[in-house]
Amino acid sequence: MANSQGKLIMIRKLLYLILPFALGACGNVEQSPGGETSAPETAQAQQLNIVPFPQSVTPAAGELTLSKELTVATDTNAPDSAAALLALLDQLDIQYSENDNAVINLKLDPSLPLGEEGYRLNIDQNITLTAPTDAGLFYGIQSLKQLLPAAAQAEYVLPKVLIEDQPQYNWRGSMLDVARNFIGVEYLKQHIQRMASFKLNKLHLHLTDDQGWRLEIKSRPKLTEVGGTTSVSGNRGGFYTQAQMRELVAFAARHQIEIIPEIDLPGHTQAAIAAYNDLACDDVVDNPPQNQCEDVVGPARLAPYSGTCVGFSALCSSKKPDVVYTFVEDVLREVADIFPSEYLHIGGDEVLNEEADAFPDFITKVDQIVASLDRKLLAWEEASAGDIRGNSLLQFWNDDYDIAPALEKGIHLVLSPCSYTYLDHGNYDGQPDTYTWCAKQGIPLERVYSLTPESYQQVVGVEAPMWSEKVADDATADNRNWPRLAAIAEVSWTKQPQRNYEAFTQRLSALRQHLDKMGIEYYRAPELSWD
Ligand code: TNX
Repeated sequence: MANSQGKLIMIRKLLYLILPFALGACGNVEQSPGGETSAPETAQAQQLNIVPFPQSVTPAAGELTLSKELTVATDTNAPDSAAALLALLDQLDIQYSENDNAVINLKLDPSLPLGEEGYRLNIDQNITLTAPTDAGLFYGIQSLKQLLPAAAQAEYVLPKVLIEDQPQYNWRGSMLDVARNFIGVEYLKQHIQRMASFKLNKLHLHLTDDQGWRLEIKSRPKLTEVGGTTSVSGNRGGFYTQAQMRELVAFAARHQIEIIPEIDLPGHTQAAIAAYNDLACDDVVDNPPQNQCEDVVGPARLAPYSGTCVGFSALCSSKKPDVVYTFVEDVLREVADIFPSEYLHIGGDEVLNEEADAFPDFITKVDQIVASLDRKLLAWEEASAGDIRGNSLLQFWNDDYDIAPALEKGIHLVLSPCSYTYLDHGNYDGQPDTYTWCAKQGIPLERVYSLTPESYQQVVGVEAPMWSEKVADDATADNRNWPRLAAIAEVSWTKQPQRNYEAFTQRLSALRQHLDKMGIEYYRAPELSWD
């Protein structure tokens, strides 16, 4: 076994050496008319280790050497990309001064047909980066960053190349469950920077669940006073103040990331019920849960919860509509005021108790509340039971859920099929502290990469949830998210003909120093030669 594995690793290493040549630099590049890629040295230089891989790469002959003192020209109407460029130069110890005719030029050009997020990066005698938007320029900087080393060197040599790039999908997301176990603001900021470097653009925060309520709501202070202290097994509790969240929203925006807040309703609400018992049905204590949650019987149905059962809690909209809808409206109004996102995520998953019959009507009414706040609805797939607006998004999570009726209404999907994207499942078969309910052998990197969003209809993009029942610290969160989020980035950014797993692992392997520089405690997937 060890022997054959050794052979496998040798073959793999050999492949890494010959693949760039066999595939024409990196398997995806368009050959330049001059055909310079035939010389091995040139081919090596032209191997572009960019993840996610760009839509179009046209290599040119030769190299550009950057000195440690150079000139830059940024666009005053594009502050985020300018800041990203200067931070990159600082990281590489490159001195710069502003000059109109500069070595590195960033320029907005609204006439470029590259969409909201595309860019054109031309590395020739100089570096010319153009894009219709600040976001596009920002992504061009991320590509440039990956072409450069992660730490300062004596000089920098770049291949001459023209990259024209734009994403296939505009939803490229990561979800963090900060409710089961709290995750601090500092980690979220790091996570945002890491996401941005792989051009991910949606951070969905699962802010509330049975085990914790993590967002300060001024009209209902007990939500965090009571519901903010708990967590699974008494691990990490805590909550975000509104001021902290507003600052985080602005920080994320500077990294071209939109934070999508989720308040999970009407189920997964034990933390809210423990804070405000009136939200539960009055007879709930007498009713045994209709599922397998043996640890939530009698008075426990009104108390804080630190187990991992799901589906036992729900707001009592059937018998206490006034209490419940006033609560929902008050909470969502404050949420909408903090988060400028186009969508409000209202959960809607796993109502498995006495309120199941009232669920469709509840969703319909909450969509109306969301509409009154001038926002669109986003919810887990089960919310298709409600009469929701056609401009809603549903998050598809059970691989075989019948989503066709929702599609007929024109509703679009955020793809999170659990057997490809659930990062609380193992990086490998049998990884400790991971779930297996959706994929018995875990969800290795290659499985994540094999998701083909193109095979679904009405898709806005892909998002990978990291549920945190079994993730109690930052190092474990890193291990579950990375490198698998890099695969999510490529699956959602790069078009199918350009996706190739061998080439992806090769490019990602080469970016190891970049991940190290960001302090990521990634899982060392064997195919990445990171040992
Ligand atoms: C299902 S997916 C859940 C979560 C759990 C997760 C564990 C979804 C909408 N609900 O409540 O944390 O499984 O993998």
